[in-house]
Amino acid sequence: MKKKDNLFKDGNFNDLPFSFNEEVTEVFEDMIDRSVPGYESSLRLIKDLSEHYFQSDTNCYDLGCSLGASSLSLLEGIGKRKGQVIAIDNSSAMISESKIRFSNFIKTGKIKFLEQDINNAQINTASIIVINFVLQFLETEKREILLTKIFQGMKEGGILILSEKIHFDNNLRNQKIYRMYDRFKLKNGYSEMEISAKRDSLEGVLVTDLEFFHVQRLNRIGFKNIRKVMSNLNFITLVAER
Ligand code: GEK
Repeated sequence: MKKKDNLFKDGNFNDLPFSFNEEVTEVFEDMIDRSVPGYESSLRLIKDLSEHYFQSDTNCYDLGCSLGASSLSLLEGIGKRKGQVIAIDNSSAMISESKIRFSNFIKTGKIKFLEQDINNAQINTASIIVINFVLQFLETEKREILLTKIFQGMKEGGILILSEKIHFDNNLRNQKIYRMYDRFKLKNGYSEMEISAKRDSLEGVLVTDLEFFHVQRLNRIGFKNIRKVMSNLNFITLVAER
């Protein structure tokens, strides 16, 4: 069973700003389920899209893999076809735990986990690249550099699956959606105080872009057929083809 996220209860989280340390790793699955609307659907989408777009004998990347939930969707999507999932995260707690959970898959060579900053990742012969709620944690000026490297490491016909939290260019819309997002978290059992403590701790750590900005940047890099395949409140998933 998933361990309950009580990190911000009673203001007992003293590790500011937010980081993906051992404490967070222990409750991560509960945290992301209760904090990201559409998270489960994003995992199903990754499986369905990789079933269709995976090209035999290529690599799939899960950049910012946390505990490997998207990696598992990739493995399920690839099935028996020849290829490898390369799952990367710079949190040693996340990578150590993933290596334990996926030990059987690791033995078969179907997946490898790397503890690495994704800004330094080598991307080669890729047909599917997943960045599921991670670009938002990178310094803004590094985002285009990484996406360009990804584009260059992709095979023709390959896809990038990019999920992100976003904001809107209209204050009223932002306020309305943020209120709805707070209600989503309240319904999922977080208190007003936990919501506000988490928001403070993420200040400057999670920095969102506009949807329009994401699309414009992918276009500029050369991606084609860029489309939004999912949207839940202020969270979206885009697919872009090489
Ligand atoms: C999922 N994709 O379950 N290099 C490597 N990893 C990073 C970096 C970086 N520069 N910055 C952040 N991370 C997952 C969920 S969680 C999303 C991704 C969330 C990692 C960080 O350590 C964490 O594990 C992950 O990105 C973000 O589909 O918590 O909102």
